[in-house]
Amino acid sequence: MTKKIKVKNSGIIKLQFFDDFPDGNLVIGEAKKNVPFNIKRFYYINNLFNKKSHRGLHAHKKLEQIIFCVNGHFTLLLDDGEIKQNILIDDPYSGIRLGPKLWHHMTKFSSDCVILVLADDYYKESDYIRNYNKFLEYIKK
Ligand code: T46
Repeated sequence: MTKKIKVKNSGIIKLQFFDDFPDGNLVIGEAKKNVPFNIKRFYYINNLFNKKSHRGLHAHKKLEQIIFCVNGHFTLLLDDGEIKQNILIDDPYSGIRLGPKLWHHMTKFSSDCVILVLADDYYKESDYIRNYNKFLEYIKK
């Protein structure tokens, strides 16, 4: 995991965890505390056994999300229209803010990768920008 996020509308969210060795770790996120919004929806992505899998390739107009990799690792490309940053997501105790107007692309998943996303709103296809040129036009507005 990188220590510095260079793109706009992002950041690193650190979770509190208890190392209960040899009985595992307990990891905690709390809305409006370390998670900076009220969580209306969560989803997770697993079964990423295909080495060529890729996901994302869109931006959101208003949605706020935090993406975690609770197991394994993957690469997240973030692009705010000016700066692009590739981040190896491999720390289950830190998430990345996926704020609005941030193009994202997820690749290079380990086969044991499990991704958890927290979102501040329900699913709305109208909030997605799935075309890169339209994304560039949208952020200029
Ligand atoms: C995001 C990245 C990180 C729903 O019906 N409800 C939902 O809550 C979600 C998240 C998706 N869907 C439907 C929409 C598509 O027909 O599930 C299908 C797969 O979604 P999508 O192709 O958008 O999946 P990803 O992995 O490319 O993107 C997802 C989120 O959709 C997106 O908001 O930021 O993860």
